Amino acid sequence: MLLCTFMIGRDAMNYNQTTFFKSAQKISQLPPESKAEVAFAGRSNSGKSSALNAITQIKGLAKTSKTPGRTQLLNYFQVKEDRFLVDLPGYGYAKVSHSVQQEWEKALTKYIETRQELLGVVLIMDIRHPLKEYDQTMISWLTSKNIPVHILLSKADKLNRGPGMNVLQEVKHALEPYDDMVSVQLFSATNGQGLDQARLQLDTWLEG
Ligand SMILES: Nc1nc2c(ncn2[C@@H]2O[C@H](COP(=O)(O)OP(=O)(O)OP(=O)(O)O)[C@@H](O)[C@H]2O)c(=O)[nH]1
Ligand SMILES: [Mg+2]
Repeated sequence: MLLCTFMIGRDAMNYNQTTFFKSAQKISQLPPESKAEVAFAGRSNSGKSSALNAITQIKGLAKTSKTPGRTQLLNYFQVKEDRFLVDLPGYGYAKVSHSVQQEWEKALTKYIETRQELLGVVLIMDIRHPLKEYDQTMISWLTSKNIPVHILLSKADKLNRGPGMNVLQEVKHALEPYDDMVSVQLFSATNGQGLDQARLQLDTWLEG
């Protein structure tokens, strides 16, 4: 009964009501109506867009691709009125021109350093290639700006349970110095592993 009251009293997010809101090319185009947003970041092809689609259970909400570098804008998705999820372009995609990459880096830097409404970042890392140099740079940079990071070790379906748990423990261990600023979990957009845990983290940021 207590649990029931708790669940009814809680204004849980309905991620399956999420809709595409807009693509912002530059900082000046970020939606002023946002009061809280969580960005999905990570290397190109790590599974950011797939994670968004799995969490919302809306196929095709965020465009996914076998070709790295697909997400090239700050894509805003509205969970409700003033709460948003943001699909960021992947970093580390070598095939886009150097100047385009630099331009994006500048925009991303400005976004992360100036966006007050950004309450947390979901950092997606392919479980088979965790903590690449740029991931580590992102983690130390974000936490130095006081932005908490929740890591999804994505494509967990590609590893058996034992090896998957080992990677989880190794990554947890490596991130111990960040204490409460960084958390990590197993995730698979393909088989749904870790969906509830990921949604709980989003709830914490977006409802806080
Ligand atoms: N097996 C498996 N494949 C996945 C999973 N998540 C994503 N993929 C595949 O990985 C590829 C890249 O996924 P995306 O979601 O487009 O990756 P992204 O990080 O958004 O890529 P960019 O927008 O290009 O940076 C696609 O072929 C997906 O089908 C997963 O959980 N399991
Ligand atoms: Mg994408």
